[in-house]
Amino acid sequence: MERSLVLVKPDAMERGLAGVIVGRLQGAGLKLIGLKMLHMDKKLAEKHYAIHKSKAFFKDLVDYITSTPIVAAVFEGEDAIARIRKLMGATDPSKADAGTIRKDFGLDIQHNATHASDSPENGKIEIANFFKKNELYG
Ligand code: 3AN
Repeated sequence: MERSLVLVKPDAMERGLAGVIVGRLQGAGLKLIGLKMLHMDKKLAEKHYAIHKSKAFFKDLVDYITSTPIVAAVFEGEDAIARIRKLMGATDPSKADAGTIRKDFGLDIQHNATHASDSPENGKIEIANFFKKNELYG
């Protein structure tokens, strides 16, 4: 069983898409085991996106992800990481496959509606940044 952190990002929150995005993942058979709404602070944002620290878009990315409250979810399932990334589509919505969440709801490469963990190891780290053990119902 794998677990993935999923974030509904500010651009999707502003358009009222939290329920639709969580629903798509549930509808695809992934089990929702954690859910909360929070407003990420700069410290959490810099930790979550630490891998992008050296990139030119880092400051913009931190400003953006902290701009509104977001929804954080944890999904569990067999092969959950790859399945969720497939359902989300490419980072750049204009390159995402038809029927994916980012193709349907993403605006551009930064405002791309969702985040999902890219490996089981990162999933564990990211989930621990957002959820206490007793907030997960797996
Ligand atoms: P993914 O979210 O598909 O795993 P990453 O990890 O490469 O993609 O990027 C993390 C986030 O950084 C993206 N979701 C996007 O919001 C932002 N990002 C990535 N590349 C760019 C870029 N070239 N310009 C602006 N933002 C970017």
